[in-house]
Amino acid sequence: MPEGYDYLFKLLLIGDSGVGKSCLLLRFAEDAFTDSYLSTIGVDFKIRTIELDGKTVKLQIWDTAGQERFRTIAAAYYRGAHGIIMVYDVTEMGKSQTFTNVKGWLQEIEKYASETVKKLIIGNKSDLVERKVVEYSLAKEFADSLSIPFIETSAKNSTNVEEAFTLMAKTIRDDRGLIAAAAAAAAIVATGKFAST
Ligand SMILES: Nc1nc2c(ncn2[C@@H]2O[C@H](COP(=O)(O)OP(=O)(O)OP(=O)(O)O)[C@@H](O)[C@H]2O)c(=O)[nH]1
Ligand SMILES: [Mg+2]
Repeated sequence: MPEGYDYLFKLLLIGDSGVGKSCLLLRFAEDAFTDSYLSTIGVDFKIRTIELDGKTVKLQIWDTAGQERFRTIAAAYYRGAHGIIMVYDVTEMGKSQTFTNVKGWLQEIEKYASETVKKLIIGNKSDLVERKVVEYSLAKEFADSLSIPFIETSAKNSTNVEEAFTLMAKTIRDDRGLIAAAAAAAAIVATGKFAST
C-alpha cells in the first residue's frame, strides 16, 4: 500500500462540554492524560493507525467542541463522518444532564450526518466510582433500544479507550458499503500522492 494503510475511517466525537471527548482522543492517539480542563475551541483532530484483522486502518478523528456557541461549526463535520461517537459523563461532576442530552446529540446526527453513519455511545469517567450516577444497566438499556453499541470508559486510567475506538472501527469495517467507500478514499489519497510526485 503506497500510503501505508488499507482504509481511511473518519470518526467524529460529539457530546456536552466537559464529558472528556478531548481526553479520550488524547489517550487514544498519544496515550496521555491531563487533569486540567482546556475546553475545545471549534474543532480539532488527531490521527492514529490501527491493525484490524490484518488490515491497516487509518483513523482520522475529529474532536468537536461541546459548547453551544460552536454547534454550527461542528455540524459541518457530521456529513463526512463514517462513525460518530457520542460521549456523556457517568458522574454528576460538571454537567449532570450529559446522559439525558445524548438524545439531543442523536437528533443532531439525524439532521446532519449521512444515513449510513455508524454510532457508538460512550459513558466516560468510569474511574470516578463514588460519584457515578448513571448506572451501566440504564445506559445499556437505552443504547440497546436504539441498537447502538455502548461502552463505559476512563480516559484517565485508560479503561476501555482502546476497546471503544476499535469497536467503532469494527462496526464500520463490518458495513460493506462503507468499507468500499473508505477503500476508495484511501486509493484517492494514494493516487493524489503519485500524481504530485
Ligand atoms: N476522572 C476523570 N476525569 C476526566 C476523564 N476524562 C476527562 N476528564 C476530565 O474532564 C475535564 C474535561 O475533559 P475534556 O476532555 O476537555 O472535555 P471535552 O468533552 O473535550 O470538553 P469540550 O471541549 O468543552 O467539549 C478535564 O478536566 C479532564 O481532566 C476521565 O476519564 N476521568
Ligand atoms: Mg474538548
